[in-house]
Amino acid sequence: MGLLDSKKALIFGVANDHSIAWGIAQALHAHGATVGFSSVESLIERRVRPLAQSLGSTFVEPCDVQDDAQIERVFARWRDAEGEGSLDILVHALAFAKREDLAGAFVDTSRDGFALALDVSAYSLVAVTRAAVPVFAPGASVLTLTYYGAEKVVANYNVMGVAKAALEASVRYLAADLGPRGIRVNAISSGPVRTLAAAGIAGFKSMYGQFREVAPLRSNITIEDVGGAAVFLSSSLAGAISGEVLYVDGGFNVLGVPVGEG
Ligand code: 0WE
Repeated sequence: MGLLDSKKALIFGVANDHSIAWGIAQALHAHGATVGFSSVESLIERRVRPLAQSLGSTFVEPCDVQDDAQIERVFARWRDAEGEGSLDILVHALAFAKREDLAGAFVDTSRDGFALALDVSAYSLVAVTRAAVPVFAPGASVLTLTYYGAEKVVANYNVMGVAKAALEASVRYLAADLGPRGIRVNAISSGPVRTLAAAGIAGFKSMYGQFREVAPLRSNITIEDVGGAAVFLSSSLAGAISGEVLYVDGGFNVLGVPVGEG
């Protein structure tokens, strides 16, 4: 008797078992949903397929979100496998910027680095949501992941902050577009999590440690924390919530002057 019994989800962005997308997949599955996966081709067989199998999932498709034809292909495959009007939950949990653009000064961001980060990290939400429209079930939910660097300057986050700002604005415009069809669109703004996307980022380790010291709940964020919020937003409990950014950050974002001790 789960909150998401008989719901079908498609999740973009699992890289490995540390991924926030994987925390969301496990949580949706634990509450009764069937889960399908899409990720970059290079990760599919070695990383994503075994995780999918552990949840009894058979829908596993590669997708380069910079390629409209590949996005179309994923949803054509979904329609073949599950039928029209079958997708209840779409999760977008992917981003990319060049490593050189996640260090140093934002003012040095190149035109192509800016375009790449916004294409992969923000436009892809618009593209996958549009492609999903023909297969959405009544009352479907779209969920993406964002970060505080969209609204305040976080050292080194740079062009990703601009991309997340565009992503959050896209959530609001998509919510307005699709609301009349009963489709909700929301974002979760997670505190920092040690995923592949955080590996090797200049200063991540110290910001992760400081987060724990200053966030009101004095704890780092887990992929289970994000999974729980994703279950809520995907369920009928959140049936009147759309265009929203929900913080899963231990209260960090409410602080005016984030200093520790106490
Ligand atoms: O959104 C993110 C990370 C997104 C990301 C990570 C990478 C690393 C490897 C996008 N593109 C790439 N490209 C790569 O080549 N986060 C919220 C995690 C994150 O990333 C940071 C952070 C935090 C937090 C980068 C700088 C400063 C803080």
